[in-house]
Order: sequence, then C-alpha cells, then structure tokens
Amino acid sequence: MKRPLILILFSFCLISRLAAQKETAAQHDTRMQWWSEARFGMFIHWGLYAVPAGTWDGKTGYGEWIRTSAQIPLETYNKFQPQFNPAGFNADEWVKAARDAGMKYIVITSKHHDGFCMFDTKQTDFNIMKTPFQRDPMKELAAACQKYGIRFCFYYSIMDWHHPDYLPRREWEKNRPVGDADYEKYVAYMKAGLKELLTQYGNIGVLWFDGEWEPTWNQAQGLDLYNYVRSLQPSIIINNRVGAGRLDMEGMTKQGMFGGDFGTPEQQIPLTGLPGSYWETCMTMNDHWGYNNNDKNFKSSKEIIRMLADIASKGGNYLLNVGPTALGTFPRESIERLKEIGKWMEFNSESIYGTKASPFTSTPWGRCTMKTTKGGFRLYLHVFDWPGNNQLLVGGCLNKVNKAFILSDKKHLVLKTGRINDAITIDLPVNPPDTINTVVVIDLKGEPDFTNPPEIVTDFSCLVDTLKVTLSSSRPNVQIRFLVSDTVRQVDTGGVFYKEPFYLYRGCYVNARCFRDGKPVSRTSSRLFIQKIPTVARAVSDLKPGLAYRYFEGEWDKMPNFKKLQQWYFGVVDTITLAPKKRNENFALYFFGYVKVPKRALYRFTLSSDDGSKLFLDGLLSINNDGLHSMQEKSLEQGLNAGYHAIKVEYFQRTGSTDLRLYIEGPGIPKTLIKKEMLFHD
Ligand code: FHN
Repeated sequence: MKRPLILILFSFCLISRLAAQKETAAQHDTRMQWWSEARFGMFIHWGLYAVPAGTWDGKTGYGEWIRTSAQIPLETYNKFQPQFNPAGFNADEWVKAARDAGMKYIVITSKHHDGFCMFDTKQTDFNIMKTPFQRDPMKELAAACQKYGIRFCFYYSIMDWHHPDYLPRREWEKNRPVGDADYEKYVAYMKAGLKELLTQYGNIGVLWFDGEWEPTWNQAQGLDLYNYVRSLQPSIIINNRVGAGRLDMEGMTKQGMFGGDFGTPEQQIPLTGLPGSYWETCMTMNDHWGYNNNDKNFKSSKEIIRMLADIASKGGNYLLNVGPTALGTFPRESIERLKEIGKWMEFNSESIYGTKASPFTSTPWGRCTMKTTKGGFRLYLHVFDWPGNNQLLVGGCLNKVNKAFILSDKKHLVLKTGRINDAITIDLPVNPPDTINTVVVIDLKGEPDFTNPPEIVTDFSCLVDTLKVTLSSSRPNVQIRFLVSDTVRQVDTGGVFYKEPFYLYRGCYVNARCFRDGKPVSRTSSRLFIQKIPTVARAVSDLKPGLAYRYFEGEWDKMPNFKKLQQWYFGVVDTITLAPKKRNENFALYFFGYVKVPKRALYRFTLSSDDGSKLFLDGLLSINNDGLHSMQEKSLEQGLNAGYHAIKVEYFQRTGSTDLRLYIEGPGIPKTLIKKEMLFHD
C-alpha cells in the first residue's frame, strides 16, 4: 500500500476513534434518529443450535444455549456442522416477512455464544461456508435488506465457548484445559471477524453485542471495542452490552458506567418511560431465542401488538425475535403472528413510527404516543378497552382540540369532542373497529398543557399501625386536594387542601387531584392501602446465633423437593451466603432458623437470586423467586410482631453466574442485607 494511502487510512481511523469519544449530544441524536424513529425491529437467532432444535439426550427444553446447558462436549457439538444445510433458506422471504410486519430493521446472530460463525470468515473454519450449505446467508440477507429498504444489523457474542483462546472455559468442560489460551489473542480474533462483518456486508445499522457478563470482559475493553467498531463504520449504532455495566435483564446501564448507545431490557418492558435514554426491549415470540421444535408457547398477536404500543408509549424500541429452523425457514407460528401484526401496522403504523413517549403517567383505557405538528401536537390514543358508554375521557389535558378521528378510518370521519373540567371527551362508535387496539387520533393546539394526577408517595404499600403519606406534583401553580375513603372517590369540590405529609391509621383509599384557581386540572389518582395483622412471634428460647443450612448437589430446572434429596453437607452460617457451596454449578441449599425483629411493624423482605430461590416466613411461602433466571429480585411486605419469627430460604443453581441475597427494611432499617445479629437457630 502506497505511503500516502497508509497515512490517509491512519488519519481516518484516528479521527473516527476520536469521533466516537467526542460526539456531541446533538450528533448522537442525529446518528440515533433512524433507529429511534423505526421503533420496531426483528431479532433473529439462527445458528448450529437449530440442528438439535432444543432436544438432547431425551430432554426438550433447550435453545441456543444447548451446548452448555446440556453439557455437550465440543467434539460432539462440532458434529452438527456437517449436518447443517438450510436448503429452505430464502433471504428475500425473511426480509419481506419482516418488512410486511412493519419492522424497519433486522438484527441477526452473526456469532452466538457457541462460537459458530454464520458468515464467510477467514478467521475460523467453524463457519457456515464449511457446511453442506456453502453459502453466506449474511451476504444474501444484506442484499435483500438493501432491496427492500430494511436496515441490516448484526448480533455478535463476546462470550465464545468454541475459540481456544476464549476464557473462562465452561466449568463442566473438565477435558478442555486452559492450555496456552490467551484472551488478548481472542480479542484480536473478535476484531478480525468484526472487521469482515463491517467491511464486507455494506452499511450495518446496529452492532448488537451480547455475552459481555463474564469476568474476562471489562469496561476498558468495551470502550475500545466500541471505538474500534465505530472506526470501521462511524454512523453505526452499538448497544450497551459492548461494555460491562448492564443491569442484568433490566438491561439499562449502571450509573457512571459506559453504556454504548442504547439500553437493552430483555424479556421485559420498563414499568415507566425512561426519559433521556435510548432503549430497546428484546423479546422472544415463544420461550426460546433459538429454535425449539417443542416450544409452542407463542405469544398471541394481540399481546404483541399491545406490547408494541406499550413500548412505543414509553419511548422505546421493540426487537421481536424469530428462531428459524435448521432448514432455514421461520416457524409457522411466527409467520402467522408476523402477518397479523402486519395487518394492524398497515393501518396504524403512523402511531408507532417516529412517535415520542406519552405525556401521561397513566391512561386507564390503553396507551398513548405523540408527535409534534405545526402549531400543536397529535396524540395517538391506543384504545385497548373500549369505554362502555362509548365516550373516551382524556384527563389532565387543557389544550384546545382541532379534531379527532379513528386512524384506520380511511375517511378520517371527525369524531365529536367536548370537555368536562380537565378531561377532553371523544364520542366513539358503538363497536371498536379493532378489538385489539383501535387508534384514536386527536389533534391539539399550542404547546402541550398536561397535568398528571398527584403522586401518592409512601415507604410501603400497606400498614400495620400507621403509614406516612406524601402527595406531590411536578406542575407549577397547582394545589393538591385529597380525601381518604373506603372506596375510590373522585376529588371534586370536596376533600382538603394538601399542605404537609399526613398519616394513615387504617386501611383505606387515598384520592388526590390537582387544582388551579379552584378548578380541577388533572384526573384523580386513587391508591388503596391495606392494613395487615402482624404475625405472632414464636415463644422460643436458648437460641444460638446464625442459621442452620443443608447442602445438596444435582441438576434441576426449578427448586427441588428437598425431602427427596440426599443431603451432602450441613452446618451453621452467620447469614444468608453461598459460602457452603462446594462448586459453582448444579447445587442447592436451604437455610433455616429465626429472624428477630425489634418492634411490631411492617417489614419488606427482598429476595434476589440467580438461579431460583424461595423465602418462607412463619412457615408460609412468602416470596417465590423460583426458576432458571439471571439475578432478579422479588419483594414482600409482612406485618410482624416484635420477637422471633421462623425463617427459611431455599436456593438452587444450575449453570452460569450464581448469587443469593436477602434484604430487609423496616422502621429505622433502610434496605440492607439481613444482618447476622437478626438471625438465630435452635
Ligand atoms: O445468552 C443470551 C441469549 O442466548 C440471547 O441471545 C439473549 C438475547 O438478548 N441474550 C443473552 C441472554 O441475556
């Protein structure tokens, strides 16, 4: 290569690398714009794991993790390669199915955790070209996406169970020693493969990293890889799984950590919008990412269409997965749903593409998305529950109405509107045109003037003896009126003006509303607080510090029945800990004894675990956090009298990361890991 050319190339890479770090917020928004406006994409998990199709050794619950979950040795798994011949693969069919469903981009697994490369790479023979198929499906899909106007994107796993330099090894792979594995060589391998993906398949929309959670990967490597990828395609978008700061399946990035360009909630939709963040919920259509021919638990198109509206109403993107077969075809159930979603999108996509999050904190009848218009703004009211009286109430909006109509009505017949205090009324036809989601459009004048109901803030959601209540509104120049009642009540002229926090001493509803100059400007918010009877403390004596535990080993997909297990070890621990474990996979434990609480009050217990766990208080199952899952927490509020209460915590671990935490909070006790001073046993 001539010297000047080398110089130009070097300068380009340097500038691009600097660019990735020096991008302004406005430049970032510009780069994100196509993606943010798209709102809806197709995820495709397709690889060698489609050959066993979820079944191994008589068990049928596997997916793309089959090599590790079923502990299939490398040389056995490699035998799928000469069997992989997806003769039914047709890139145009796949891309048209996505396009016709209203999806604007496709993210496909170029390499999943098993390390098999679904593209023509010179870096390893463990790739699709070295199969009877001998074609590069990524090349064909790139061309089809170009043809049909769909953005083509790659998923790429940092974790790699095949490459000899990847570490750590799977714990169960006793016959695969680390040898002279060199992780830096693996990073070089990753970059070489990514360079092929980013220079030989045209303009790539998104690089969707995954498998970043193992201890060999860190923030610095993530930032370096982010800059490397951006140096090859400066306008590419990269998710937060390039770094090491993701908050598990919740998917957003820990405060202060490098988070790429967007967050990635997985199999879940955030409860509320995440203002100021780009995020995308990825979700399976059934229960597996990779093809499982036994998994018929597909979500209905109704669920999917409503989730699309829910996600868009919170300002997020929806990446819906398809797991193709080893023949290269989409499962019939996936095709059916994509067609039904497409029918809805054909008349309603305007209420999804390019919309912003709802201005309302809640809309009882469905969801809302919005767009700015000349001199005002447009609300798309996604009506799931058609009002019995055929009149839709849009509360807390003081703007004047231009017009309202049903989006799927080609004539855009104008609907009669009116106003009751803060609420706009819209008279609807007797029957909803679409029982899944009818979109009612309403055009409003001027700057948005919304007032959401007051927030009703408490430390707990129920009470034993008393509970402090604080009311708040972010709106300027409003007064809050409230009333306490035995049923849900509208706050009209009644109630009292809120001046300072107050206390509840019994179960009741708190109803609150915002007023301005004596007139209601928001809907009423109502919240029920239940009074709990505290459980009686145990009359016990001669207790010793700590909890007793029992330890077991075996393979389970859910909490075992401990009574039927052979016990391996037992002993006493200071507090809830996995210290007694003798290995990191395929083991179970339970702890039992008493928790001593200082006073009669309501306490919140939070159980967090990977994999499954259960909490029993006074002999009753209080928290069920069972199942194969990454770190997830579940809570319970329990009234307890002062003294000792029986406690038991069950836990099991299959494979992968492992963790167990029990938190307690109560009067004068902020949320904290349960302290050893509170734990005793007989
Ligand atoms: O382990 C992977 C899994 O196989 C799948 O690819 C999902 C999709 O987001 N990501 C990881 C689990 O979080």
